[in-house]
Amino acid sequence: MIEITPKDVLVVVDMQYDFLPGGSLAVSGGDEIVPLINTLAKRFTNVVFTQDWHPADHISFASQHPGKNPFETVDLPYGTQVLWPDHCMWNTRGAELSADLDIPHGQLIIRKGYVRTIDSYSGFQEADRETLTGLAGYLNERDVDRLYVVGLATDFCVGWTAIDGAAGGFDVTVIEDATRAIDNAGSLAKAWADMAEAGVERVMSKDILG
Ligand code: VGL
Ligand code: ZN
Repeated sequence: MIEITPKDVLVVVDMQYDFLPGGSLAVSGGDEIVPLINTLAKRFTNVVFTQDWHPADHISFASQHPGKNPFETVDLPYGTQVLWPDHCMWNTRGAELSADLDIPHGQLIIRKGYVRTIDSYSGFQEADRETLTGLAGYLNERDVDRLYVVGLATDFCVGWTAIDGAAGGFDVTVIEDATRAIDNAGSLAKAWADMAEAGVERVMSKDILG
């Protein structure tokens, strides 16, 4: 059994309506993990959230690239970008965190992807691999050294947040059954391989809850 301490943080990634069933970029089964995340959160003193937060003309939207469809790619200055349906736009319901989350002691919501020209899957840094969100500074000031990552989607925002957390010197564990994936074109298998290579650990919720 894993013991959770005040040096640990639960990072709840992108539990927003657009990623839940009925949303514009719905992740299959995304709603199923809400009760489990609520149960896990009760074990943690420290909980933070990430929130995908895009302007309506964000560069990651297929709608901004004439002739392109969602899930196709374009080459941008920082690399290859997957194009998405419009999602998580400022001040829309789709961008709101699910009201079914019951985590009143959650401490911080870190928004990402708000620069029009840069996407950000990671809660730590944007896709240009330069622009930092401030999350590492926050966690270091709070004397946190281990991250447990849950939420949506395993193969994008969860995976990138985990990998960047490990690169930033944190011990990082993903709680697999408290995530769900998009799994487009092999992205889930690739994400698990990339996480393993980065030293990210992979556990199930029973390892924490018993
Ligand atoms: C995400 C695609 C685009 C995610 C965010 O939360 O995994 N995926 N924006
Ligand atoms: Zn996004």
